[in-house]
Amino acid sequence: FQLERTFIAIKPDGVQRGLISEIMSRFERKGFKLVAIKITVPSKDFAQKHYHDLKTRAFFDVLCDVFSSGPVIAMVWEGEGVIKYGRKLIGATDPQKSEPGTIRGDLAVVVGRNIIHGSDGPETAKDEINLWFKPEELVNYSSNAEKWLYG
Ligand code: YYY
Ligand code: MG
Repeated sequence: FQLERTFIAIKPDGVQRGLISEIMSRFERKGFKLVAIKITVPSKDFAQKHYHDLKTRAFFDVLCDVFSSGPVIAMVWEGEGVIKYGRKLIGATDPQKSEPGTIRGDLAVVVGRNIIHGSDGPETAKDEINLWFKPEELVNYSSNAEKWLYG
C-alpha cells in the first residue's frame, strides 16, 4: 500500500521571489511527505513537454519561455488525497480569483506569474512524476508523524 503522490513545482518567479521555503512549509505542515526534490533550469523543449496539454493555447509560448527562464524546484509530495488537496493549497489558476489562505491567493497577483504548478489529477500526476524523475530518485521512507497523522 502506498499513499497517493503528486508533482509540485515552484516556478522561476516563485524561486526568484524567495518563496521556496514558504511554499514548501505549507505542504510540510499540512502533513504531506516530500519524497523527491531537485533544482533545475528546464530547457524550453522540456517546458513544452511539461505543458503539452496546453500547446494550442495562445499563451503557450510565453508560458514555456517563463517556465524555462530560471531555476525550478521540482518535487513529489505524498499523502492521502494529496493530488486534489494540493490543488486546494495552491488555489485558483488566476491569483485574482484565488482565495486568501491559498498559496497563489496569498503570494501572487497575475496569472502569468502564479509561482507554482501542481498536477491536476491522477493521470497527469503519474505522467509528470515520470517526466521529471527517474524511479530511483523517489525515496520510500516512513516518517514518525504518520501514526499521528493517520492514526
Ligand atoms: O493548472 P494551473 O497551473 O492552475 O493552470 P493551467 O490551466 O494548467 O495553465 C498552466 C499555466 O498557464 C498557469 O499556471 C498559468 C498559465 N496561464 C496563463 O498564463 N494564462 C491563462 N489564461 C491560463 C493559464
Ligand atoms: Mg495545469
